[in-house]
Amino acid sequence: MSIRDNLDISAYLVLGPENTLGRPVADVVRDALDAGFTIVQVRSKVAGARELMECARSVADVIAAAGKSDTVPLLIDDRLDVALACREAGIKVDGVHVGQSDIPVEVCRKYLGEDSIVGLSAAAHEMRRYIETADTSQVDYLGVGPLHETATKPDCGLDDDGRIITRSLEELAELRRVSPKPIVVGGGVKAADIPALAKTGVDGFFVVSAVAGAEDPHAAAKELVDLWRANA
Ligand code: 3NM
Repeated sequence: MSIRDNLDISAYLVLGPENTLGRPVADVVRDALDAGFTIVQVRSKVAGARELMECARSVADVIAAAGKSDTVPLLIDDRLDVALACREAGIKVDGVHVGQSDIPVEVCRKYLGEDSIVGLSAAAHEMRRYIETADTSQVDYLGVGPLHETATKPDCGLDDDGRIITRSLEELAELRRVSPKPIVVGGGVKAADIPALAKTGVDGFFVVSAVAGAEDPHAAAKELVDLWRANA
């Protein structure tokens, strides 16, 4: 059994050095794992490759110290090169998460191998077309957002007037009905959103700020996980 076969995207933490209010990324991840988060993605739009690798190393060490290396995957956002470099350096990275304008999932799969995890995200209005027309066989899960406007990704899904297109719960439920793959939803997600989001039937939520930017990341993560488990 590989980590890919047991994929659990229900509580998905996304973070990089710019999201943690100056705290070490590894400390926030430790809190989130203890609270029950099931998957971690290192994502940074400011860190260079070397810094990303060191960040991934610190997160992989925390996952290992928690005894969760076989159950909690560590993914790298966007940077297939960094994921491969991590492996070369002996850092356990389990896959990548890419967007529709990043390296194609087939290429990621080819380089990373069959036991790795490859996630793909798109704005929900584009995801519907993708699900209906594309070959999703190389993808393990789909990321959809944003649920609300978010400063963490100001450019996600803009309409013709430059306004962020957010998704309704009805759209997300419909998307889950037609999707052959699990769906994780994020973008401005807070604890108050979790009960209704869980009831749409989607497979999980992803957050940056609600945990990495929280005053008490452990308490924030636990509240999110508990709400998800109580309502999914
Ligand atoms: N992807 P926060 S929104 C990484 O809509 C990411 O596809 C999004 O950050 C999408 O939890 C987003 O702080 C950032 O709002 C989510």
